[in-house]
Amino acid sequence: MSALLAAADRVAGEAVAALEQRHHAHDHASSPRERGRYVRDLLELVVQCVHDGDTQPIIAMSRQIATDRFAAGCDIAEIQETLNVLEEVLWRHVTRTLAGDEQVEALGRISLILGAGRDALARSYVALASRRAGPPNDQTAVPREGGEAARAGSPAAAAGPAAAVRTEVIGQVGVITLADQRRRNALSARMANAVVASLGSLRAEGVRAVVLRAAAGLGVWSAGHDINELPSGQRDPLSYNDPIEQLLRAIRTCPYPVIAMVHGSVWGGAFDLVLSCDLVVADETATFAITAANLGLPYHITGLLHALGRMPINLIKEMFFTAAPLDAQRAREWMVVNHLVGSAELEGFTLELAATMASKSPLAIAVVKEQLRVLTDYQPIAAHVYERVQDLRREAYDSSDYLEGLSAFAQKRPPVFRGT
Ligand code: KGA
Repeated sequence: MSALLAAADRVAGEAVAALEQRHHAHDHASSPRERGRYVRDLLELVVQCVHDGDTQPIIAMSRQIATDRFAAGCDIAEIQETLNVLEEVLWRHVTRTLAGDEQVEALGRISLILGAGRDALARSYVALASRRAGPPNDQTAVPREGGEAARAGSPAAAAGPAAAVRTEVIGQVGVITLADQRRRNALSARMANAVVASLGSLRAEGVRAVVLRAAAGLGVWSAGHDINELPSGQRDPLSYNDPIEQLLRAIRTCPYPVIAMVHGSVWGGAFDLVLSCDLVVADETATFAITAANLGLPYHITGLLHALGRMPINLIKEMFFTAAPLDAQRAREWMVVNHLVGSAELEGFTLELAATMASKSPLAIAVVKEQLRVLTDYQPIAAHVYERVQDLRREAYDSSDYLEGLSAFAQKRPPVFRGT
């Protein structure tokens, strides 16, 4: 991360050049020199936020920019694009200079910071615009992509890169939509960080319940952990700070209810994500699989505890040992799913359930959610027992079988496990 700080100046040069190529003339700075200074200042702030892991300065700066540009009667598309260009050059720089965990962490932080910046920019701009247009209609959905405002066809939508996570607010309910059809909503660090950022911004906006869903029309709700981002041996594949683990904790500790709305198949870590939501509404297309045994991946105590909090042990064993999908009907019978409804009703039913929760006392709900979390999360375990389990897991992720599981997935063939 300090390497990033040190190289900020060179990266700024790249960003300025990239923006000049796109012939940008910012209102704040009309000469090329002033434009350069403006981009450098902005980049310096972004890099500092990435280094400190602190979104507040970028949020404050973005709000200010939105206010200035709104007052000047300008569109925000240009400044949105400046943030996009900064993200692109930072990504390029990080992928060139950092490797392994450091790279993943830096990329995650860059997405988080720039996502928060775009989000704050768009929200402030939309709020100012709707104030001018008259009192905001509470029930109107305000969609955003990747944390940014993106009404269909708006310049903001056109300027941004294809975003994998969209958020919208309907009344007091926030909706987070996973929309990475190409990668089947695999939970990459970028995707997980974007969902965490969305939870944070929805919370700041005062929503009282959240629905987590996949984009309409996708047959895969989520393919689980991004297998390409799993470490290839010699390192715990499910470490405490893995972005998915951070996402699960964000959902478990956020004070409002989070409902998983499931249409389509749910795989591996995505099943843990669904179980980490407070309740599940699904339609008949929903299936749930735990595929760690297809990858030779040793699941961890935290994940097993999540499963134990929701399912009987014989079902957990069946799912882990066969890696076979549990269909919607059986999921309902085993109470993995609270409500099984027809596909046509899924969205309306889930939003209504969320709206009911949102109309109740948020403090009473938050305190019950937190009590249930602490009551189910903490299981005493002797130090030597924990260490023995970690040794067993280490044997599994250091094995050739784990490497075989990863190679088989990459080569799109069935794995051949030897137990070594
Ligand atoms: N990670 C990374 N890339 C993935 C992915 C994943 N989990 N799932 C799919 N992809 C990629 C896939 O490699 C392909 O890339 C593209 O998404 C479309 O997938 O186009 P490319 O570059 O070849 P595919 O397989 O062509 O789509 P499909 O035929 O519609 O099949 C969808 C499913 C979901 C059935 C299939 O992609 C699949 O089986 N994916 C893996 C599901 C899985 O086992 N996930 C568990 C991951 O492990 C995990 O979460 C943990 C931590 N665990 O189990 O312990």
